[in-house]
Amino acid sequence: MHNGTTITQFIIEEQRKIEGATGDFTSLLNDIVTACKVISNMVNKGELIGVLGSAGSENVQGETQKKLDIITNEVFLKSNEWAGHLSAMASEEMDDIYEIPNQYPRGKYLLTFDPLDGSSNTDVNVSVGTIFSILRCPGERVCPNKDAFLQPGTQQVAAGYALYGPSTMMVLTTGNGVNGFTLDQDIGEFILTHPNMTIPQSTREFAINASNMRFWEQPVKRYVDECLAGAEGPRGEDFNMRWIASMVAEVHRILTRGGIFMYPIDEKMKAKGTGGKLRLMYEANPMSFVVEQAGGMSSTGRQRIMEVQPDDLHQRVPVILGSSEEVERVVGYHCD
Ligand code: AHM
Ligand code: MG
Repeated sequence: MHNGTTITQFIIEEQRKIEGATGDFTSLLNDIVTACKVISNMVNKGELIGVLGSAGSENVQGETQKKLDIITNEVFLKSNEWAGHLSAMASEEMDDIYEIPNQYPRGKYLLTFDPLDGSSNTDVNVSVGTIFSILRCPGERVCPNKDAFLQPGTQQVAAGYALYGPSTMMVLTTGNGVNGFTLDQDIGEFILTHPNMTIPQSTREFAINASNMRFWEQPVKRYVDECLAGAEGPRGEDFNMRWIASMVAEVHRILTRGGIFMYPIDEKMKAKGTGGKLRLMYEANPMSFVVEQAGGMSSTGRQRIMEVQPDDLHQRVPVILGSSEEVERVVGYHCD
């Protein structure tokens, strides 16, 4: 029986440190927490409640949607639309922004989210997660448009993820370090279990989808070749490799024991005219905020991800993040 700090207590205590805080932000975070608990419950029940498998539809990016992509998107909208803290929301699963319906008051924040990242893993019972980011609504908040969301990641007020793994966890930053909470299913509360998470600066573990190797750019190929060469190669050490195909699980591993995660741009993507695989607003920016706040680094290879000025809601970027020494090395190879 854990008698520790609940996430609600933690958020309220953080709020007290901010002079003039109204409690809006605290309340918004609580609604996000509730949405993640509902999603955790659904993911956990899986086929018992008939939520696995494909929905037979495609999202704006032309990807086949799972039933759970659609259901969890709806859970997030319903949990967060009513309380009056938000002006609009945007999600990986919706073509356009979702304006808060007229029957509810509107507030000063914007919410972006990927309700179930790595959802191709649900059918095979592998960890998945929810990623979210909170921005301030610029200017008047009555009727925000898509442009209101196009802020660089440095403007994020808070970001985090819920990981639905052997335990359900919530990892959160409000720009003052990173803290991890574990869901105690019996009492229905997230409890602070991982205070002040920090990423070790050096690592001997990398994560990349190696099936794309023949399409990679030279700097990424060089980095991975050197890792694979192990103790006999230029690095003089053996490396380990992981690929879960679930970014939340991947980032969580890196927060726990270090590592580098890469989903770089490659020739195949360039030919299709996309800037990468992962989405800036729903995946790359929130994860970069968490990683940087835990002492790690996050880059496209050529630029700090959080400084990329978005020009489209669903924009994609190359992602290289994790232990700072290794990310710096890959960035250095891009400069060579
Ligand atoms: P999704 O948002 O459609 O689930 O895609 C994002 C996921 C990431 O979690 C993961 O890192 C990546 O896609 C895996 O891609 P791949 O299947 O190419 O290895
Ligand atoms: Mg995703």
